[in-house]
Amino acid sequence: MGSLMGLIRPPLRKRDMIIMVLLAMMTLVNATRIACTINKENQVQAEPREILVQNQDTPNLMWKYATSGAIWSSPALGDIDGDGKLEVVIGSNDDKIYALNGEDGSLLWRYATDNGIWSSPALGDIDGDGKLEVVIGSWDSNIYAINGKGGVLLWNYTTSKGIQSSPALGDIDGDGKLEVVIGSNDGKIYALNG
Ligand SMILES: [Ca+2]
Ligand SMILES: [Ca+2]
Ligand SMILES: [Ca+2]
Ligand SMILES: [Ca+2]
Repeated sequence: MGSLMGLIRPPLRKRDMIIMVLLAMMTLVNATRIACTINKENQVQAEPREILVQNQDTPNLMWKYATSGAIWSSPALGDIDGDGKLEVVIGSNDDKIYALNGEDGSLLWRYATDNGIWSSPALGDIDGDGKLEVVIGSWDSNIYAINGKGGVLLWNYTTSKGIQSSPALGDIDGDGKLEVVIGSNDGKIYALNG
């Protein structure tokens, strides 16, 4: 039996090997196809440079605004200029933060940092004057707090590396004022007085 099995085994092994090679080739081909698709999708996701605003009741595009870089940041909505209407605030990889009037997408202000922005803005009255500020991180290592109405810098704080994280605002020490909490690529989490 053993010798017979021995005689049968070689052709089986050869067939198995052929099947294995075929399976491996198919897997490679599939893997290549999948990788290409993922890459393509990632590029498609990375490429858009426009902020699109759509009416929720109709499929119509209300307005769009093009920036010069890819947009990874998510928009924050708030009445940052006190005119009773919402503004749209977002960062772009063209290094800038954009504040757009919600009703028509016209530019309220833009603020230039020294590197790309992956971070999403947080809006809050961090200095307690009753008006909203815009807080956001930049790959230039800074956390920026910007006056919502005029787009003027309130303060910035420099960490040791770029920032991809998005800030959270909250009164974490119970003094009635908001703090800014954000992570940096230097491995540290920062809690800053607003
Ligand atoms: Ca407004
Ligand atoms: Ca406005
Ligand atoms: Ca304020
Ligand atoms: Ca506080």
